[in-house]
Amino acid sequence: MTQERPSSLHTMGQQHGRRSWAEPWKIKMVEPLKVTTREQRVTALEEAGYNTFLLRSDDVYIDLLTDSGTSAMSDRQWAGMMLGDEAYAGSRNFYHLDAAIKRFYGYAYMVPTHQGRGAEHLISQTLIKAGDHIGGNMYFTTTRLHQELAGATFHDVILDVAHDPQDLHPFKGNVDLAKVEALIERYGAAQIPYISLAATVNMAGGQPVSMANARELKALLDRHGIRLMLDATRLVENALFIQEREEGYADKSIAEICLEFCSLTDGAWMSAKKDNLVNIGGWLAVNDYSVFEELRNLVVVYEGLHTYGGLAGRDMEALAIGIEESMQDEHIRSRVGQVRYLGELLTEWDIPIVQPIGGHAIFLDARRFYPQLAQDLFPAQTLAAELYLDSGIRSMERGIASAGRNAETGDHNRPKLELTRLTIPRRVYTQAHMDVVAESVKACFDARDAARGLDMAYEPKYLRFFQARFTPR
Ligand code: P61
Repeated sequence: MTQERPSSLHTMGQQHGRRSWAEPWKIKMVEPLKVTTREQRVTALEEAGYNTFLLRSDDVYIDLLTDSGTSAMSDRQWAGMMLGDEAYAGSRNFYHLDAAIKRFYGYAYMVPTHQGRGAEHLISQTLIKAGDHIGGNMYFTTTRLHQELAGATFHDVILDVAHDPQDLHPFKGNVDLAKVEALIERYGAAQIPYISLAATVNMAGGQPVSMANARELKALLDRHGIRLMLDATRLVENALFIQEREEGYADKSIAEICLEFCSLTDGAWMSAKKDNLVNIGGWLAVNDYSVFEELRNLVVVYEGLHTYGGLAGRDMEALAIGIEESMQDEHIRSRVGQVRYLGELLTEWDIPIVQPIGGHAIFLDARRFYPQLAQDLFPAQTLAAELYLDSGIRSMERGIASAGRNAETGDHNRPKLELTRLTIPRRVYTQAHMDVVAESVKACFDARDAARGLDMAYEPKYLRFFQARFTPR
């Protein structure tokens, strides 16, 4: 009689009672990773002023600082790089890019920019006048800064639940329409050039906006003659959440959902370094010709001629191909699936993270990680430092350091969310890397009582988190 050997090892699929999935790509070229000793990391972190932005990438093992410009391009994109038409004017790659944006995002007119903030600068300077007010579903650092530099005051109009890391609302990125109505009532439509809608919402934890919310918002703004402008940086990820969670979208493709979403807006700016799978690039697209004319005037001042906007022809070719690849359902399922895999492990181990798990990153809730640390001791920055010391993993502070200071009072802005972001680059790391990350987070969690916090020793004027330096308590 044969006896079946009980197996205690289970694949990830088996653990979830389903068949396993694997990344829908294989690896053609590898980039070796450098493993450092704890001693080396202590020195590197001290030299970097306890700021992960100031580490040398050579001292980092798994780099989860950002998903911005860190994607692996496909063989088709690399082949496209060889087709770069580097003409100063009228590059054929520009026309390819223009066609890809029309096809997948649906906007009539486009200008390329060197990256997202280049586009934010142009749209802010074009639409905003001094004394204006902008509502947005939570601030993003560069977006808000460009709106402020153009003379506007930013107002957060996201649902209150977005500031609660434990609330399970399926569309935590949604705009609270009552807040928009109150804004219009208070300042008048003439002082609100547009509402700024990000999909997904980075600072809230990669949380999506529902199609229904975008549609209602558009209807409300139309009644007042106010534009709706989209930050499309991670719209493809947003589309996956709509497909999974919103009634009526299960059978629609990601491309169809993106196109429908964009049709509810008057234009979009884009950091193509995220969804669009390139290492550099951005664009700005609108439907209104008169706005486009002004953008085209400005782009030549700040970025480059309107047919390259600060990009090489080869960059535009890789971008045009990246747009098409980013819209494939199996790509985005795998991309968000990998983020979810990491998040589910941490959830299983009772490690406090922002829920529901978002599209591009796991956000560790540093307040609950280190309840002993006051916010002025930079808990999220502390956690980023501890993670690096433990394993060489690089993460990013998204809390009080990122939020900057109040322009009037000079005091720190103190956001409710005090988060450390583990951002997953697209098509770069494997499930085994995610396991290593999860175990390192667990090691820091187990040692959480020892954390003492940081003081800020050097503070730059703009976007201080990039170059600030800290000293340990
Ligand atoms: C990131 F620490 N994001 O998430 P650019 N909109 C949105 C973004 O996420 C975004 C931009 C516009 C980055 C890079 C970064 O405080 C920081 O191409 C939703 O980076 O200019 C960028 O696009 C701007 C990291 C930006 C930061 C600002 O990692």
